[in-house]
Amino acid sequence: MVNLILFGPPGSGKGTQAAKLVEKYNLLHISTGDLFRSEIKNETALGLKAKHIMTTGELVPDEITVGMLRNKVLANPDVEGYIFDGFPRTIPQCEALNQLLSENSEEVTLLIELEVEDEEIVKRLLHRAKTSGRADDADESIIKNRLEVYKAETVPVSDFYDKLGKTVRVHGQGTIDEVFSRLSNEIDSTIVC
Ligand code: B4P
Repeated sequence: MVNLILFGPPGSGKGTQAAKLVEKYNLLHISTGDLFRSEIKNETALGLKAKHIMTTGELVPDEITVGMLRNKVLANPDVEGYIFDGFPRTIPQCEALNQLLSENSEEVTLLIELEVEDEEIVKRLLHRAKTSGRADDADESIIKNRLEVYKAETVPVSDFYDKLGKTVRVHGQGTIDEVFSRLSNEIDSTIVC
């Protein structure tokens, strides 16, 4: 199995690239952001808990996020691998993912970090807000809070896998196809090795 983590700040292109990678590598795309937005749309109890937190740009508590992710993985056992997009975002989430994969004698294959400058991120998310209807994209102060949360709580995830020799960093600016080609090169060299 191939278990990829697509990592990077909000708006770095994780969702955009994951959609292209799943087609090329036949993996299941699991985006915790998309899962939360679906729960919110369906007005579930979980969605009601997540809604306010996401609107402010903070992270949803680990126990809620991990439980939701676990259910999604366990519901899809017959796949060739996963692309985790937006998960893990904290060290406890890393530990939970390692535990979950190890239950099937699996492990994280690679974490790919998309590097994008803050200024470009603000520009992209304000632009997306025009069509996404996402409250967390529409306000520059919320975007800046998301970036602060990312630096404080999420960057250590990349270091966690770096210590295991599993992190690679890719320039996330340029056209979508250029970034996709850089990601594919990293994945191909890891899978072949
Ligand atoms: P996410 O849904 O993960 O949102 P994101 O970080 O904004 O998305 P992404 O990086 O995928 O951006 P995209 O490709 O769309 O999280 C939202 C919230 O959910 C979090 O703030 C948190 O509250 C909660 N949450 C999610 N996971 C959690 C977890 N594990 N634990 C706790 N809480 C969690 O790209 C953005 C824009 O850029 C798009 O408009 C796209 O068209 C554009 N773009 C992409 N690539 C481009 C390129 N190369 N050039 C120009 N534009 C580009």
